[in-house]
Amino acid sequence: MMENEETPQRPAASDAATEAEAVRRSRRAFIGWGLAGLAGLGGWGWLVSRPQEGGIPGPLRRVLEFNENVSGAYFKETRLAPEFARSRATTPRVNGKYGLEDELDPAAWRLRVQSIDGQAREFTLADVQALPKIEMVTELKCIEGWSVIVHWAGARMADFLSHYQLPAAVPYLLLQTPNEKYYVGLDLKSALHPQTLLCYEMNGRRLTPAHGAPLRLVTPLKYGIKHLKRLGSIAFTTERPKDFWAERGYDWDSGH
Ligand SMILES: Nc1nc2c(c(=O)[nH]1)N[C@H]1C(S)=C(S)[C@@H](COP(=O)(O)O)O[C@H]1N2
Ligand SMILES: [Mo]
Repeated sequence: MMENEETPQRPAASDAATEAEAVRRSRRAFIGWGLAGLAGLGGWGWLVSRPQEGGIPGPLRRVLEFNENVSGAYFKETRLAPEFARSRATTPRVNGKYGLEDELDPAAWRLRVQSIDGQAREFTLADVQALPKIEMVTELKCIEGWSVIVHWAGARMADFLSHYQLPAAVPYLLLQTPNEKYYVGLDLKSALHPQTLLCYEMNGRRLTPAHGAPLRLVTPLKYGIKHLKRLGSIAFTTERPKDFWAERGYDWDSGH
């Protein structure tokens, strides 16, 4: 299924039946997947942004609190990677080409997101670019011992997951290139970190294929090995997923 940017519509506050339906659907959303349906009624974004409004029935209020707890727990007391002046940004060398072996057709590219029960949804680059554009100037550190300051732009993974109502109640994510030859495991806390971006620009320009076009991960509290280039799929997992460099002796978390 393809998603377009949705303008959340506020359901009529007086329409109890509509709200009851929203509650029913949002419960199901956190169990499995049926999240797209809720989007039509306002969705996760609307629910969490309007907690102050009166007249919200108890069950809906509880859903609100659950959502706030999920996101709040991950944004609180999280260390931030240092940011730098844009003038200090340079272009890193191309390092690591696993998963980039084939030519990529940008028009055919999709980001596939798979829930724990195997259902999948697909997103275009426009779907990602419809989210707030975050820019940050952070250090890309490679375990080989070099580091480069880079000006990145993209969408927060946290915004992507919440806007498109993708389940955030699962402890791990597996990210892979379209051909699945390079793969990175991330814990949910790292995925929801405010500096974890789905990046489409490097130093003010669209990513080049060698740097991961059309979309790559950037997560500056971790070494470069986790910054998967040419992201093709994200799968939610309950067990700690495989990781290309962890299988070759590096630390699975690879934080620094
Ligand atoms: N698909 C893919 N992504 C990858 C790699 C790779 O081999 N394949 N190497 C990683 C490593 S080790 C580093 S240091 C960074 C380097 O990013 P850059 O090539 O944009 O400098 O990409 C990371 N992402
Ligand atoms: Mo690296």
